[in-house]
Amino acid sequence: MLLVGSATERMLGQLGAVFEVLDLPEDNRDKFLAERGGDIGYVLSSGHGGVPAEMIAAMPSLRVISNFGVGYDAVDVAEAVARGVMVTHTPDVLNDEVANTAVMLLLATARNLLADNAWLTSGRWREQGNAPLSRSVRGSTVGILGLGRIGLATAEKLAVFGVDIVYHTRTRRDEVPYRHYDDLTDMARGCDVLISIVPGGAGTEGIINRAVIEALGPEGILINIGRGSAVDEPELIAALSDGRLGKAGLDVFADEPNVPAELMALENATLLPHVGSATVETRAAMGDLAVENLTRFQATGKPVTPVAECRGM
Ligand code: NAP
Ligand code: 8YV
Repeated sequence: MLLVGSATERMLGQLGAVFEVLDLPEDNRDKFLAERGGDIGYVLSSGHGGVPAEMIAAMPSLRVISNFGVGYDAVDVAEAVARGVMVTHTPDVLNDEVANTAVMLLLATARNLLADNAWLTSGRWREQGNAPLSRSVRGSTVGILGLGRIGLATAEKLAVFGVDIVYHTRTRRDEVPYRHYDDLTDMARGCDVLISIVPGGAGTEGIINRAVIEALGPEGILINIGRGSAVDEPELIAALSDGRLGKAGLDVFADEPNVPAELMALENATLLPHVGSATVETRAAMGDLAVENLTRFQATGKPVTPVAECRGM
């Protein structure tokens, strides 16, 4: 089994009981794969490292790629499917935590949590008096881009804050009590807040573009908890800088962990280092599922949670 990226001690203990675990050397990938690629039947990817097409091609005996995380845009699934390689991920076990992060990031952004903390710690409260007022989320319309497992959990948690929920997906969900918009820009025009929780990849690349950002407007708030690639980041930075967009709360970025200095300098941007699921409890649940996908497949030929593209395999 090849480990791409890192794993917790708990995961390594579980994996070591079943597999010979090899680490992919970051600085010598190609040489390592040329020498050992043929021996590898199983891959565990920590999510960010990713498994591109050329890596899959270098492992002719590969049977399963287990992705630690629900989003698997860093794995070339088309290449895996074409070669009969199963891809798995970790849905549902993180819904509650990531939805909590979305709500936390929205409240922190709307209520100036970090700016107010800085107001106190820099001495301005004592020297200049009270911090500027922030905006309440009560009474606002929140548009959710991507009403899947995490989007729905987020919508349900937001109910207690007195907001009106609407959503945009490609397919309307008739069973939910929220208004569906066919068009993202139309939804942004009708919203005070836009929360993005869509997967990465070609289908969502840059869909939060200039038109969507300007439709959200100078009082609008963008929260991105899905993938950085869904936002046109240069357009976002420009709009936050010149006041065409009010504020942003971001957990994900286009080129992690590299965050543009212009974004970090903005007072109207609240930034987190991709910590949506990052608690001890949730990461343990994700790790257990990522390991079980490998061990169950090895024992029975079927994983627990294949990605949608592999469900028929
Ligand atoms: P999911 O259940 O598959 O939901 C995805 C939603 O996005 C669906 O409602 C889908 O609806 C919608 N969608 C997909 N492509 C779209 C498009 N082009 N336009 C509009 N809507 C689109 O996935 P999930 O479990 O909720 O996870 C969502 C994503 O969150 C993951 O893929 C991952 O990238 C991200 N995530 C981030 C963190 C973090 O730490 N920040 C943690 C976990 C997950 P339609 O198919 O009907 O369009
Ligand atoms: C993780 C995530 O941070 O599940 C996802 O899609 O983005 C996060 O939960 C990541 O996958 C771990 O590397």
